[in-house]
Amino acid sequence: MKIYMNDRLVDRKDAKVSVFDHGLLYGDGIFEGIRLYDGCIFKLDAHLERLEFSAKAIMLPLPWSRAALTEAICETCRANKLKDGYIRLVVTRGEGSLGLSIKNCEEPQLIIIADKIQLYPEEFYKNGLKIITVPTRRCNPSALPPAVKSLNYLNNILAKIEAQHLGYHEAIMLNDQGYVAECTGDNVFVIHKGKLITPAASAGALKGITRATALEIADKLNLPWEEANLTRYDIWVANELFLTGTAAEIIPIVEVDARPIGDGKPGPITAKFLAAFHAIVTKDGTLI
Ligand code: PXG
Repeated sequence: MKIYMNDRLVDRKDAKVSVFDHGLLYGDGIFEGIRLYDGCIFKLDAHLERLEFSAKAIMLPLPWSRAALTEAICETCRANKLKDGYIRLVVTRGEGSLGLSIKNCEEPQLIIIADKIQLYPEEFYKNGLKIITVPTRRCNPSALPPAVKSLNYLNNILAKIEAQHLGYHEAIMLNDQGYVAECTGDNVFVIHKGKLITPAASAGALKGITRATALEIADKLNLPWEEANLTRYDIWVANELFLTGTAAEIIPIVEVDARPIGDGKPGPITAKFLAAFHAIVTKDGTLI
């Protein structure tokens, strides 16, 4: 396997970062998770824009243009003879001294990994997933904006640990006001009385690329949608529920906190979203 490091492809065994890299020492860095479908990189520009915004928010100057990053990503996919898979783009603050200051970190490090992806089992898409709400709250946006896709995922990891201890694969995280923010690695959507509702980024949700795609699909299906605060009650009584994420794509949820959603089976509108999503993934992309 070839890994892209800074300005070239290297063998996996040579792809190494310094133990003084602030990405390792402090989670000081940003990343993107991107999908490759049949030789087409899905929504690459949107991912690179989000990376640029994350970089700006944490004051990490990116020395690579969008065109250079695009070429490096395509080159990595081609070198690994990948047609379908997952691309992980990571930018760390780079090597510095043993202190929080970013002043000595002069060279941000770029890492691009392109590999096969471990998908959720097909059964989850057919029969739906059962999830719970966990006690760990999503970070307050004034402490660490959840819109920044940073290397600091401990908040989400703690929630994931809680979910897995209880035998679940995903979990709903509330914000510090008790409203639904998102799941540990996916955005949340409710369908209720003919309307699609999802928490706003200000409620603690990442501006998911798949989330934006789901909103585009809603427009195509003529389904009205809004961003609104959702309580656990709104989730429990929803007609349908689904999650969106680059890895999960669109996944139907059939139970939350031991309450069946709708009739406890994936809903008919969710099925339309899944079909529409699969129809566009190879059309809306950058050819490698
Ligand atoms: N919320 C969070 C907190 C995420 O990390 C999403 C929503 C969905 O966003 P996209 O742009 O992918 O539609 C994410 C992204 C994993 C994993 O291993 C998941 C994500 C990122 C990296 C790894 O499950 N999800």
